[in-house]
Amino acid sequence: MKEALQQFPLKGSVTVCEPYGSGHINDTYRVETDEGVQYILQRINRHVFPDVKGLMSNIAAVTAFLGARVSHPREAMALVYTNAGAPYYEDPAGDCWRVYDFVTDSVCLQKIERPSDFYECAFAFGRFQGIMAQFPAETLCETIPNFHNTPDRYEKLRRAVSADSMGRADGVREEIEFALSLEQEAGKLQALRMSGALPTRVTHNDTKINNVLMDQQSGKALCVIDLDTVMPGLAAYDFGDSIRFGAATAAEDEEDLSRMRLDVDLFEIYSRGYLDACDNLTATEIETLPLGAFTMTLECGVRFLTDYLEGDHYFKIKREDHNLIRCQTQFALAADIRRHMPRLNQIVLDCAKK
Ligand code: ADP
Ligand code: GN1
Ligand code: MG
Repeated sequence: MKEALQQFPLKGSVTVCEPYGSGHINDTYRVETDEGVQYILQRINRHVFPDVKGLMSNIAAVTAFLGARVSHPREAMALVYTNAGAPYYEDPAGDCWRVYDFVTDSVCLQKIERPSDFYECAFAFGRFQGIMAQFPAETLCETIPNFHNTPDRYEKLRRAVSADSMGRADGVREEIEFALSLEQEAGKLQALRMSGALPTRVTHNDTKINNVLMDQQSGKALCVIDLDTVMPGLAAYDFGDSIRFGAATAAEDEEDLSRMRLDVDLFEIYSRGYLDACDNLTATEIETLPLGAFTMTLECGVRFLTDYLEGDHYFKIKREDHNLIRCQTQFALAADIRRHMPRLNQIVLDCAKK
């Protein structure tokens, strides 16, 4: 780590380098120098992201683009290039390291504490989408190919059911039937993308509240972080995944399924924050935001079910049926989102008009 730090032109000599934050993917450290300057140092997770070069070229392009357009430097992450002028350093052991300026006096919430937090989270992702609308999305590499290609996720589910490598398929017939019964609706978004009815945008793909930094004093959104999954996609993916995670009444692994519903008030707050910050979406994009919430939730359930059938290789589990329970909560939430669809469609239209 010391050797990695030496590759970057930091202001002063390093006095502190300690583990920081509670991210699940990368190893993150807070670095401080004798001149009182702070940085974030990260070892990139190569198992999740084998194409570090592609990933870092995405991040370099996106941070430069955002940095040139935000109204305050704290509203965009700034990458520190190595002494050799590269966006990351690969050490002799093959570990890859990157450094960002530390966003000072910021907080990273693990969950929504007040409704205004969700508004701020929406505002941050809406602003990200709005600014990145001018960026040529097709020049970004797909760090995880077919990430939100829902028909492809269904194909993978079918393969897992036929292979039934763990002998678990018989125990989850009801869940498989549920997923298959909604397959056509689940494929709508991808069909609209393929037909060109929805524009390809720069999407973040991990739009959770803990990937937004807020100002410690005012609680206002500062910037979006964790840009590893930035890829070409649809605005509805990011909107939908935020709703899936943030506007649910229960945790992703709640066992009492009757507790899992959509909080329509939180849906409305998110819609308002997102559309207040982003005014460049097409009419079709706005109309399909609620479909995004339904699709991302169902798709996530399909991914959990597939992983359960395949023996839990992808999502970390704490007990044997963890992925099955996660699948069930997502299916319950998707069904509830579907029940509310007329109301949700009205909400996004009203928020877009204001
Ligand atoms: P992971 O992919 O592992 O979730 P993140 O990139 O989200 O990693 O970073 C992990 C944590 O580090 C964040 O939750 C946040 O608390 C902190 N963090 C990341 N970047 C910065 C930054 N530029 N300034 C201040 N804190 C940061
Ligand atoms: C994963 O790593 P984490 O928890 O931020 C997954 C998301 C899922 C989420 C479900 C790269 O996100 O797509 O929605 O789990 N990220 C990746 O909890 O697969
Ligand atoms: Mg993160």
